[in-house]
Amino acid sequence: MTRAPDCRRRDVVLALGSNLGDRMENLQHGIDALDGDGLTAAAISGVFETTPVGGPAQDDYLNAVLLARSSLPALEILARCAAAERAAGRVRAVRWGPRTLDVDIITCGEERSADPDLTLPHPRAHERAFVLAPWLDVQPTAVLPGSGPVADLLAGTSTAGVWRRADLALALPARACGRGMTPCT
Ligand code: A4P
Ligand code: MG
Repeated sequence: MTRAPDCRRRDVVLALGSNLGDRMENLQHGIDALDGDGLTAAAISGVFETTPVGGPAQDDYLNAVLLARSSLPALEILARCAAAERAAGRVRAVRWGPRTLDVDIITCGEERSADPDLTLPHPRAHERAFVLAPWLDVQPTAVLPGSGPVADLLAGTSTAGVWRRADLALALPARACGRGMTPCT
């Protein structure tokens, strides 16, 4: 297996969203599909109901953020995300349109990239409460490289239309339970 050149295992932040079909099932299948060879799910946020930002009129989303550890190059993680989306039956019809599952890479260690096929950190994460709220929920000390503490970013963002669904919870894959996030050294 190919290893990330700069760091054997690094912290990866993945944002998941669904607003089509059985939203909880789609998110849970996404988590299960992401976890595997070279990428270990470490912690999952609470579930947030969010009104759609951009795109055509569509139903509300459920959003969550997954913290993972990975030795994979970022492009391989992107391919894992795309495979999870395909497994959930994702069809790309219109930009920012409804989807069974969207998985975006928010950060991949400290890696920076301006490539439109994989921009790191995610170029819109700093202004999106549907990403920041679940991220803060699962990692209160989180910092978005180049933008600052997630708590500060969220405080400066409108959180109207973003609320915690205390009645819903996602689970880590069984084999990942109990594994904590440790700094990349
Ligand atoms: N791409 C570039 N960088 C990345 C990255 N860091 N992570 C490329 C993932 N993909 C990245 O993505 C389009 C292209 O972005 C891909 O070819 C990939 O190579 P896509 O998943 O096909 O389409 P998309 O997600 O609709 O596009 P985009 O521009 O990434 O959307 P956003 O900005 O992520 O917004 N409202 C609510 N409430 N909740 C949501 O989850 N999501 C979106 C999507 C809009 N509104 C939403 C939500
Ligand atoms: Mg996407």
